[in-house]
This record gives sequence, structure tokens and C-alpha cells, in this order.
Amino acid sequence: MKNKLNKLLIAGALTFSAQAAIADEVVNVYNWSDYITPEVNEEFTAATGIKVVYDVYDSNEVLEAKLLAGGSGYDVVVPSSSFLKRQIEVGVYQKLDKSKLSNIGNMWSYIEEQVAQFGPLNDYSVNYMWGTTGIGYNEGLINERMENAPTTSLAMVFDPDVVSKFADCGVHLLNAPSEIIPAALAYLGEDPRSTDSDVIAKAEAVLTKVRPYIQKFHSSQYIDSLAAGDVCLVVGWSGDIFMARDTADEADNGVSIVYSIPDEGALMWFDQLAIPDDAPNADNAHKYINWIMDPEQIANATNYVWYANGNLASQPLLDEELLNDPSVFPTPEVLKGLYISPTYDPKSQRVVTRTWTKVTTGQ
Ligand code: N2P
Repeated sequence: MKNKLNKLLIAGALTFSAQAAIADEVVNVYNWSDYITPEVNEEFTAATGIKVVYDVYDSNEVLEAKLLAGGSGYDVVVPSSSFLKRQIEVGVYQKLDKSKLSNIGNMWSYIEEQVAQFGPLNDYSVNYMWGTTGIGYNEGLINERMENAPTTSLAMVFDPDVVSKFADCGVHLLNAPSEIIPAALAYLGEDPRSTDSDVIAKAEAVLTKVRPYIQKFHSSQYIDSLAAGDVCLVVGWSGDIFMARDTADEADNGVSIVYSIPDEGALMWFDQLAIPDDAPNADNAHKYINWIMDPEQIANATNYVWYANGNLASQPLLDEELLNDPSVFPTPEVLKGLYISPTYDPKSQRVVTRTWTKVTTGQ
């Protein structure tokens, strides 16, 4: 097992000195937090002389607000497919110049087909990584509070009789309305992809009932909190929960973290590398994306963060444990239970935003 925290600290120091030494060619990358191993960027700089200015977020909404405002200064961003679709429609991105992407043949057509369900996304983007949104929990703390807890069911967080038992050990949900509302609908047996306001109202009712037992809506703190035993139950992203599990194992602190894909179905999302229309360094952006599509680079990142990627040529380079884990690379059986994100149009987005504000702030 790698010691991720140490590695991050050391890598941070290296990046700093490497940056000081090199010239003015840059690529400004805005990616999700805890989603890469720093060597990928360092080696890119070593190979090309282009400095990577790397900034992170943990929410599609935050990224979208910056892109829609314009002039973000970013050259490469990584929206999820459902958000990318509507951002393409309003002209936020430039088409990729595939003649500059010599590694394009490494990509996995199965993932390209999944992404194509959202529209012409493959003209504007390539897959970075993909994963599922499911349940992460601390085995010891959950078992102490409930015998035979329904750990593979969304009842863990959406049934007030169940989740109330875990309120004292800390329950976090992602601050991601476009993921938690569909999950609440899946729990009810409704279409998780519904954009109908009457259906979304049913999710609101579920969320309002369990709200008193939720300590926080947040999309990145749970990695450390789960690992430390400060939080016992989350709805979160697959690889982030694996990262919490590994951190606890390395700390040998008696915390055992498990990830489960809920029986009621789980969201499968695709995070795509794309270049904003007003990117200041579009050429460097292509170079960076092509670098990420190098099987060795993306395998290195995937082996570190435990998210599957869309690069078929990288698979022989992945850790076997990861490649054979059905919650990272779902089997056809698991795949049947997964659904892709809804894309909310402006009208349903307003309903979603209003619902989320009400649920999270009680207003
Ligand atoms: C990585 C977050 C995964 C992105 N920390 C979810 N789309």
C-alpha cells in the first residue's frame, strides 16, 4: 500500500521547485480534488517543459459557474458527462483537434459509446475517469449500532428508522443535488433520471425526513473523516471511499471501510477532459490531454486513485486487484443496476436548485 498523504506532501514540494525552474509555457488545469497522482503532472513538465498550474474543485456546479461566467483562464477542465452536455450546447467548449491527439486510439470504445448517449461529447472531450456513486461505511461503528444493517440498500441513508441509528457517529451526503436527488428517487423505485417537478418533489420529501440525521453535505471532506473514524456513513464516490479505506489501512487505526453499490441502483458517471472555448493555451491543452491518454500515465493515476478510466490500452498496466474488483470495473451483472445521470434543462435545474437549498439549509 502506498502512503498517499506522504506522497502528496513530497510531490507538492517537488512541483514547487520544478515550477520555479522552468520557462513560461503553461497549461492551466482545473480538475476534481484527490483525482491524480502528482507524478503525472511532474513528468509532463519534465517531458515537455510546460508547467502545469493545477487547481481543484469538488462540484460540477462550481466548475459550471466559472465556465459560464467566461474568462476562467482554464485550458483543461473535467466536467461530468451530464453537465458537459448542456455546457457544450451553450458554446462553452471548443472541439478537440484529434490530429493533435496521437494517443486517441488507446481509448475504450465501450466508454465512448456510454458517453455518446449524452450527445456529441466525443467531439469535444475524452474520458478521464468514471465511477459510481454509492454507500461508504465504517463496519465497526455500523455493526455496533444495528445488527444486520441493510448495508447494500439506500435505506441506510433514506429510511429515517435506519439512518437515525447512525446520526451519532456521523452521516455525510455529497453536496451534489444532481446525484443525491436521483438516489432518493431510486430508493423510492421512481425513475432516478426524472426531470419532472412532481417526481423531484418526492425526493424532497425523503430528504426532508432524514435531514435531522445528516451532519453534513460535503463532497471531499468525507475521505479523511471516514478514514479517521469521525464519520460512519456516507453517500460518496467509489474511488474516494476506496481512498478512505486505504488511508485507514495504512494508519492501522482499527477502522474498516466498505463501499457498496446499492441494490436499488447507482449512478454511473463519466468525467471528461475538455478544453474551454476561451482557453488561453489550447495547444498546450491538447498536449496535456494527449499525455493523460498515454496508457502508462493514466494507469499510474488509476492505480493511485482507484477510479476506472476510459483507456483500454492502460488495462494491462493496472493493478490486478483493482481490475478484478467489480465495484471498480462492474461486471455485466452489476452494470445492469447502474443508471446514467439526468441532464436537467434550465426549468428542471431551477426546481433541483430550489429543492436542494430547502433541504440543505432548511429554507
Ligand atoms: C474525485 C471525485 C470524483 C469525481 N475526488 C466525481 N465525478
